[in-house]
Amino acid sequence: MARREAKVAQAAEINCQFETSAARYTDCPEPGGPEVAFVGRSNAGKSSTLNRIARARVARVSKTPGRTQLINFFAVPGGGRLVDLPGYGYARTAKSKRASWGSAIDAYLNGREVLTLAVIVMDMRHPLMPHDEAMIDWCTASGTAALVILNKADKLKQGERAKTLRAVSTALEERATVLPFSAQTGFGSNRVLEVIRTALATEV
Ligand SMILES: Nc1nc2c(ncn2[C@@H]2O[C@H](COP(=O)(O)OP(=O)(O)OP(=O)(O)O)[C@@H](O)[C@H]2O)c(=O)[nH]1
Ligand SMILES: [Mg+2]
Repeated sequence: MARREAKVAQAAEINCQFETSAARYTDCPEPGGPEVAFVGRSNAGKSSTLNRIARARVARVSKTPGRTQLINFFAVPGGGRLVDLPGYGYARTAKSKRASWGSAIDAYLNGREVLTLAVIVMDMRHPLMPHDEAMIDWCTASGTAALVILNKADKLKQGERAKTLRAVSTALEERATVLPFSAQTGFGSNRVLEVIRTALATEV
């Protein structure tokens, strides 16, 4: 009985509100509490994942890759921020702009000491692409906790889902927590919320 009560105590979302956007690292707000940053290939579903977690349309979602071009900060009332970063691996943008995205992400990752968790969002149908591997290598080298979200699980059959989850978990070993998820249906939300909540409760 007591166990059941403990289980229902958590809300189904992390309440957050849009705070500000930064085109360059120098425009980022003063570091405050712990930050959880969403990274991943363009179109993998970073913004959709953030919206599912917030249970609100706080971030902009698009069918066209490259939608999120700024670093967007969402404040969590209890302290800390969720940070939606532009996607990587998308080539159809003017070179100069692409270069500045790249350096803004790079500067954010390397400069932001309050970063406590990198949420690496992947399309479950195409996991561990070269940029994703590089991001995991960066997390390992910098000692940053990594959560790999295998998003769009709704696009796979149960058997394929299990197979992909096993393959990615085996490939990464203890370098990241790996969870299947669907921003569209909410599949896997509870475990994702748990990992993010823990990161937001970290002292920085
Ligand atoms: N079927 C399905 N579609 C999804 C899911 N998550 C996101 N999408 C779709 O994938 C597309 C891209 O989603 P976004 O959330 O904008 O992706 P993003 O990673 O933020 O993209 P950029 O900002 O361009 O880097 C949209 O058409 C979403 O509706 C999911 O879990 N299932
Ligand atoms: Mg986006």
